[in-house]
Amino acid sequence: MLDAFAKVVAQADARGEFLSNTQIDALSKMVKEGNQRLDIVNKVTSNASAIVTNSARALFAEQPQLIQPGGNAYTSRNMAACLRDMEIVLRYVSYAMLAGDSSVLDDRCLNGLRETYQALGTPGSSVAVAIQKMKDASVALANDTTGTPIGDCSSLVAELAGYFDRAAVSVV
Ligand code: PEB
Repeated sequence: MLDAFAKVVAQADARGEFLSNTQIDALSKMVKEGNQRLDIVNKVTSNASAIVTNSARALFAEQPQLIQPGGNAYTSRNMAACLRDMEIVLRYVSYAMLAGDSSVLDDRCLNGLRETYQALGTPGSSVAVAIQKMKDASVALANDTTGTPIGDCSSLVAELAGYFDRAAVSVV
């Protein structure tokens, strides 16, 4: 598991070189935007349960067959597993956002997830839709600066969206 700093160190060390100016500039930008990054992580974290439940509701409204007899989210046990899975993905996305690096998400959450869903008969494309809905909700929260004007953070919001996209494509 790496963060943006450890990642750059690993890359430079693999070449036996000092950090490049490009690497230092990127880290410098990351330090400057540190508070905005933490604000975004905080918004996602403190709204996690609403993000998960609203996104799940929207998914089941669009794909009601999932919660009908024979559907993969039918029965309370499966519904609970589905909500739990969505929460796990959101949690790892929030860690990746904090770290500024996707490796924690990749290694601890997404690695092998597509195969797990295939083995369970859980439709990966539906999971991907659920993840996209969590992305939209999280991006809207990150962009909502009412009360706490945190300035332009479009590149951080794009980074956040990228972690969700990474998760969504990995399960299809
Ligand atoms: C991944 N999900 C399920 C299981 C596992 C995961 C390992 C099987 C074991 C269990 O049921 O607990 N676990 C999960 C994860 C990590 C992990 C991400 C990462 C660290 O350890 N069904 C749907 C929806 C979707 C869904 C599309 C969006 O119809 C999810 C929610 N996951 C779902 C369901 C099950 C499951 C298990 C319904 C239960 C399936 C079953 O038992 O047949």
